[in-house]
Amino acid sequence: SDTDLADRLGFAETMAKAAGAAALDYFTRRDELVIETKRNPQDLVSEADKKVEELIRAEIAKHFGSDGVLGEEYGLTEGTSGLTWVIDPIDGTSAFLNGMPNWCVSVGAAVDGEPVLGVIVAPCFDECYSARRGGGATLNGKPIRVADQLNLRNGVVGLGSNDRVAPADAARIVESLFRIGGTFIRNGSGALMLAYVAAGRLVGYAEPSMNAWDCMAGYCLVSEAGGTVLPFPRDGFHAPARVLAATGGSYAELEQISAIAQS
Ligand code: LIP
Repeated sequence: SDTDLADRLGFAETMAKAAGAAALDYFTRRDELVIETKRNPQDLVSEADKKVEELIRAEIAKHFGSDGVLGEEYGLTEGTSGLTWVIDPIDGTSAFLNGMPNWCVSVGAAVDGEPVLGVIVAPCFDECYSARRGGGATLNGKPIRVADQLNLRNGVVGLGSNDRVAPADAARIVESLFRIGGTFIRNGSGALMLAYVAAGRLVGYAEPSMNAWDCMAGYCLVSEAGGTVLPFPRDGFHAPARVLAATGGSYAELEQISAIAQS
């Protein structure tokens, strides 16, 4: 119910801020962290990612023990309440470990595969983005809204890619955007760039292959800020999928530009 979601949103804000403070502490002494590579030398994980996810999981278990949890580092723990938290303890790990501030703690929640809560905390910027289904979106407590006055020609798009995407496909998306006079930014955190769409800083965000934990919180934020998102496959929490979010006015055009099946 709405009350349950409101309770969980308050909890998620407090918990994500605490997780952000813990992550910021690791960030300030990142030279001491043990770093491992995952799929390739660009795909990094450190003890910070793991410790922050452990902290988040412990808080959820303490306060909402019957909820499920899907996290980047420890996978899926099934729950019985029907709500699943979908979390990325540090989104933008590469930025984080290379000493750049564009990373965040992303705490989303889904019911029947649909995003119902989204909290994104960016500790280096002192920002907390927050949304609940049907309750609007805020940044540090103030309402936010997508940039309906901008389009792909006078506003900035966020793009992301990774090693699961064919280089030629990634290049084609960039080329298509440049062809219409558009431009893009990639800051290293897809979750944070989705929050920027919600806040009206970016017109849209597109990435051919993302995991549920990278986009669930951001999707809730964009929807509640008046934008449009490509629904994440309901049964595909385990598998990456295409991610797309934009203002209502620019969504169709960005959909075409970012469709990698195009000739
Ligand atoms: C990463 C992102 C990045 C995106 C990658 C990846 P991580 O997450 O947010 O922006 O392009 O696909 O998912 O590994 O930093 O949590």
